[in-house]
Amino acid sequence: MEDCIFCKIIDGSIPSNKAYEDDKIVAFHDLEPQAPVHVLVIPKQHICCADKIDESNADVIAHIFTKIPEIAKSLGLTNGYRIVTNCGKEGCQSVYHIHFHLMGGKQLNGRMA
Ligand code: DGP
Repeated sequence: MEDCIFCKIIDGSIPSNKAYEDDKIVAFHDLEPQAPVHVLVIPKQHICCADKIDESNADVIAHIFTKIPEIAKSLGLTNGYRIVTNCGKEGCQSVYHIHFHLMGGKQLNGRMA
């Protein structure tokens, strides 16, 4: 997708610090980390947001969630972590390529909104 920052990270035209990659997904460290460990897990397929998850793309979303435990372990998140996806304007989504924030490495705040 033209003009999508995360599609450019996938194709390598924007550099990133990758934590995991396979044929369907990439995980890379967030540019503005909000926790000691903060990576974004994204599908290589461009899906704009959680509101566009449907039967046609559910397999790659499921794949992300089956890989998150492995990615979390590889980053040393052995005592838990948080997975967040912001969706749309009121959800404060700033990059419209679906991504799951995987955060941890400290005791996280109990409040989420
Ligand atoms: P959200 O607000 O949920 O759409 O989160 C977008 C996240 O993407 C935000 O935490 C900062 C991160 N981000 C934006 N641009 C880049 C980039 O070029 N590289 C990396 N690594 N992260 C980025």
